[in-house]
Amino acid sequence: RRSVLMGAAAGALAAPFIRPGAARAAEFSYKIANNQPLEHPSNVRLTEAVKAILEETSGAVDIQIFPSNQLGADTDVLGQLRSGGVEFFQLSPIILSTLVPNASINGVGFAFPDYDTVWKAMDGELGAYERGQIEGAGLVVMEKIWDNGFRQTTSSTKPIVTPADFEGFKIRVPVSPLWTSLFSAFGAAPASINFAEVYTALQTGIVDGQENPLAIMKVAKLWEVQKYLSMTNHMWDGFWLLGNRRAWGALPEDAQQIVAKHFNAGAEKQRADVMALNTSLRGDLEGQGFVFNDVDPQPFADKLREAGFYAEWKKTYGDEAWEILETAIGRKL
Ligand code: X2X
Repeated sequence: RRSVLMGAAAGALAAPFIRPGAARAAEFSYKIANNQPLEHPSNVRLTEAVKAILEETSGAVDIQIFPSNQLGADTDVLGQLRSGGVEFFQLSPIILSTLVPNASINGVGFAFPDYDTVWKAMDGELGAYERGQIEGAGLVVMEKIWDNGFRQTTSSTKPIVTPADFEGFKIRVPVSPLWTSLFSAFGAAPASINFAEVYTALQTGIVDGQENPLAIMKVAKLWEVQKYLSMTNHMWDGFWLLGNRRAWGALPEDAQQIVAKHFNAGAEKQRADVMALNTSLRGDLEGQGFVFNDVDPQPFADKLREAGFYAEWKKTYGDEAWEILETAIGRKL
């Protein structure tokens, strides 16, 4: 296969080899999209990664970042990724399950007790299982998942303290059957809304609440349209860095390695950033007006079990996937 470092395109014209480090017009101008604002660590670390990729490929691979749903809402961009309209996309595995059903298994309610368990699972067998499912559906996926975080619940009307507080509660959830099922099991009234429309949905009162990790509450300025923040820690979610298979296959092998290396390194740095934010932001968000409360997760998990949530999803994912999940978390659900 041809090599990006040896200037294969130029070579075909019998021009001299292009040396590493020599500037030239990009051979591959690709796009990467996500739903987060530029100041979120995802985009800070992606910015570093695409710069390193540009430099190390001597300008051959030029990847432009489109943050904040600039290319469309998540479920639309997933379609663009499949058709090749966008080459790379960072997406929650739980939303990805609209295309790859079993990709959402990390989002099962209260599965993960802490970040340690998350990274062991997602860098281990559970992550490998999800990536296998994603590749089976015809997409490329980088090895390291990026962090979104443990999800907490906000409300404009009342704090969520016990499972009963969810009864009839109008809550925005991302577009995914797992999310709808989880909040239906609590007795809430979940509405599937893409992140691009969340702020407006809260502002206009279409819903009374939403759930997200603290780092997202911060960059989305949700204190402007929400009052209470309950530390429900009800699921952990991340972002797989996905690629279009044809666009990926068009890259010479050494370029693929360079791209993967910097994307995966970016993920590891972003994880450290986001973990730090998700643990340190409480004071900051209280200063903005959020009223925090901690919750005991046990009655919430019990409520899910009573509602048949775990039994239903075990059946949906299948015994093999469920066992990988239970092995990863070291307990039965
Ligand atoms: O849509 C959301 O709430 C977000 C930003 O957390 C995800 O991408 C799943």
